[in-house]
Amino acid sequence: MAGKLNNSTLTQLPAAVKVPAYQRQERSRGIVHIGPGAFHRAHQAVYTDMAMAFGGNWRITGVSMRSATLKHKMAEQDNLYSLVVLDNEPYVQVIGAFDSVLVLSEDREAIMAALTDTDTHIISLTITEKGYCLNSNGELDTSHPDIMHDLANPDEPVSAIGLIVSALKHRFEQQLSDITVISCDNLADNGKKLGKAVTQFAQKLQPGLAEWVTENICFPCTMVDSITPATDEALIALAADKLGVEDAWPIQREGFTQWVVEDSFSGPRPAWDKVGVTFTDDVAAFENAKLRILNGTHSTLAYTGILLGKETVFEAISDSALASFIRRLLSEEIIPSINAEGVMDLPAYAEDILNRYKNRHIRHLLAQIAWDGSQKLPFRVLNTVRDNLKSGHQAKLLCVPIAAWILFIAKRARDEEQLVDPLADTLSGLAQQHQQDIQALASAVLNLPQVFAELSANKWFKDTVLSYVEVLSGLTQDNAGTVLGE
Ligand code: CS2
Repeated sequence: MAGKLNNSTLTQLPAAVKVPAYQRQERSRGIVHIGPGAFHRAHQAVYTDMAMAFGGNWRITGVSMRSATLKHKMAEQDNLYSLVVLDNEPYVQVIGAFDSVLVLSEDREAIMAALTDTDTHIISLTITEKGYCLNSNGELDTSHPDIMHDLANPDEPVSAIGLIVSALKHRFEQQLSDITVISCDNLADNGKKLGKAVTQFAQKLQPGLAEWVTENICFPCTMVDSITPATDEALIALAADKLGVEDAWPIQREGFTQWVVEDSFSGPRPAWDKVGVTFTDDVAAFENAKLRILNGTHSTLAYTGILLGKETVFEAISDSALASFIRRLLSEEIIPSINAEGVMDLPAYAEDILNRYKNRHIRHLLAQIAWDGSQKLPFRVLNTVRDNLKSGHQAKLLCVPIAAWILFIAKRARDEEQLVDPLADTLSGLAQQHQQDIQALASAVLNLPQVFAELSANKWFKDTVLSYVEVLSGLTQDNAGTVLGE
C-alpha cells in the first residue's frame, strides 16, 4: 500500500476516483459544522465540495463536541477522506471540503474564532435528535444537565445550543448578522425547533440578544436523506483497494441522496442549487414524507427485525412477513397521514424507499438504527399516531413499532447488551425491575412523558400497544406472517 491519502497522493489516485474540482489551498472557510459524523461527511459535505466547483469560499471547519478521534485522524491526511458509494453503479469520491476538525475539549478558542469569523456565513449541525436538548413539546429542556451547565457557564458551553448562542452573542456585539444556522437532523420542523431553542436560551441569558437573533438570523428547515451505514473494517479495506492509499476514516453511502432546504438565508450560501439541492418555501411535505415513510419504516424494521434475529435492513425487508407488514403500515396508516398534494407522489416515493432497502451492496445494521429510540420514535411514529387519531384514521399498526421497541428494551436487558439511548439508564432500570412481567414493563415505559407526552394518558393507545406487546412476545420466524398479518 503506497502510504496515506493526503494532498500529495491526491494527485496520484486512480483515474476512476473522483477528486475535488477546485484547488483546495485557494479556498477558505465559510462553514462551521457542528457534529461532523458519518452522515454529514456523506451528505452535506459532499454537496458543498461539489458546489465549490462553481466558486466561493466554503471550506468546512468541523466541530466535534465530544471525541477528538476524527480531528486527529483527519489532520493526519490533510483533512481529506473518501466517500465510497455502494450501489449498482459504485464509485469512490475524495472529499476536500474540510479545512480542519476541532474538538471542544481542546480547541475552544479556535472554535469561537471560526464561528465569529466575518467569512463564516453558515453554521450547520448534525447532532442527532438528542443533541437539541428538547422536551416532548419540542422546546428547550432547561432542566437538561448540559443546558443548566451552559446557562450557568455561558462562555464555556458543552451543548450545541449553548455554543451557538455564545457565538451569536459575539456576533451581536460586532453586528455580524450575515450568517444562517442550518439544522440537518431528522427532526420535524428542525429549523423552527432549533431557532426556538436558541432564542429561548438567549432570552434567559440576554433578552436583547434573543430579539436580535429573532430579527436577524435565519434557521431554515431542511430534509436530509441518504442511507449511510457506519464505517467498518470492510469499508476501510475496500477504500484502500480503490484508492491505492490508506484512508483512516472512509465513509460509505448508497447512491441516492436528497437535500431539501427552506430558501431562507440571512447571508450568502454555496451554489448548492447547482449540485442538486432543492430550495423551496415549504419543506414540510418533504420532511413529513421522509421522516414517516423512510425513518418510520426504518425503526419498525429495526425493532421487529431484531426480534426475529435479523441483522441488516436488507435481511429484514427480504423477509416476506416483515415486507408485507411494512407495505400495510405504509398504505393504511403512514401515507394517509401526510399531506403532499401537488408536491410528491407518496406511493411512488414509498416504493423507491423500499427498493433502496433492497440494496444488497449496503450492510445497514438494524442495531445502528435501533439507537436512541426514545428520541427517534416521537418524530418517526408517534406524531403519525397523533395525526391519525386526530383525523379519525386508524393507527393500530403504528402501535407495532412501539410494542417492538419495548420488547427490544427487554431483550437488551435480558441479553445484558448495551442499550444506546439517552434514556438508557431509565429504560434498562425499568427492564430490570419488570424482568418477569413484560406488561408491567410496557405500562411503565408508556408512562414516560418525555417520550409519549399526552399519549401516556390515551387509553386506546396504551391498550393497543399492550396487546401488541403480548402478541409480539411470541413472535417467531414461523408465525411472523400470522402475527404481523392480523
Ligand atoms: C436511520 C437514518 O439510523 C437511523 O435512524 O433511520 O440514519 C436513515 O438511514 C437516514 O435518515 C436516511 O436518510
